[in-house]
This record gives sequence, C-alpha cells and structure tokens, in this order.
Amino acid sequence: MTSAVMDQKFSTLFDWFDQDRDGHLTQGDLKATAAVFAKVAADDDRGSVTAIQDAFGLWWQLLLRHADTDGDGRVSRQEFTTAMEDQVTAPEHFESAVMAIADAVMRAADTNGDGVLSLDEYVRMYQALGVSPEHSAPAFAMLDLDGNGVISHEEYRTAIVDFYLSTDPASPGNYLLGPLGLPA
Ligand SMILES: [Ca+2]
Ligand SMILES: [Ca+2]
Ligand SMILES: [Ca+2]
Repeated sequence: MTSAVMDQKFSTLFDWFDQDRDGHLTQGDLKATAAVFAKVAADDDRGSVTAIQDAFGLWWQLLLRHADTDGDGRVSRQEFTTAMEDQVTAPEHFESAVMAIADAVMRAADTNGDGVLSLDEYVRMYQALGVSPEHSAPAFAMLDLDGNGVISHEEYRTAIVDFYLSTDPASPGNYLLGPLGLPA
C-alpha cells in the first residue's frame, strides 16, 4: 500500500541517506549514514556503534536485493520508496533493520543512563544527526505522549513505528526528522 504521506516520509529519508547528494543510494551512502548515527554514541560505546553499523548493513542488503532491479549497485528514489514500503517495513525485517538502529541510538543518546530521554539528551542526539533544535525541540514535545517531560523507550519506539508505518498526516512520529513539507 502506498500513500502520499509515506512517499513524502521515505523521500525525506532518501535525502538524508544520500550523503554524497548524487541522487542515488549506494553502499557508501549507507555506510556514511551509519557513521553519522554512530556519532551519537560515546567513543568507548562500541556496542552501540556495532549495532548501528550491523543494522545499516542489513538495511543495505535488503535494498540491494529488492530495490536494485538493474543490478548496478545503485538505488533510485523510486526504487527506495517501493522497497521501504514492501520490504524494509515488513514485519520480518522491521525489528532487525529499523528498530535495531532506533534502540541503539536511544541507548547511546541516554547519556545519564536513566532509561529515558530528557529534552537536552534528545536535542543533542538530533544535533549529532544534523537536525537543528528549532525542529527537534517541538518534536520532543509531540513525541512525549504522556506529557511527563521525558521520552520513554516506549514513546520513542511508538514514534519510530509511526514514522515508518503510519499513513496519517497528523501522526506525531511524522516529526521525527523535522518538517516534512506535507501539502496542506
Ligand atoms: Ca548517493
Ligand atoms: Ca536520560
Ligand atoms: Ca513521556
């Protein structure tokens, strides 16, 4: 199933992953993206870094297998969007490719180790990923579903699931990467 909202979200994700901005995704782009996510983790946090690299490696393998139809090792925006909807977000792949990254990044971003993300921790995490506080601070308030001032592991997972699976244009998880420029 496809929708304008999903296309918009995966197109935003494509732009984020296309690190060399040549309009195609390659293994190099995914490795560079993994390196950006790994920057959220402290230098001595090898466990999180390895988990992030492994999950992006799996993500690339799924794209290569299902999206790179002409076998040139490059994935176009349209191929990416289709493979995201049909394969990467399929139940058998979603945990190991997508949730594994979210879990590792959240663990790494929780610098005081209390199991939840404060506004400071959240904003710092997204700054490492290149998202400005101007976007991440309002997103924090929306993702804090119970309004207790911190984002729990459950709330963060809900946001990730929303972002990847919800076709609702008003879903809070849509704000995960900043404004999507959705049509009014
Ligand atoms: Ca590229
Ligand atoms: Ca914390
Ligand atoms: Ca909360």
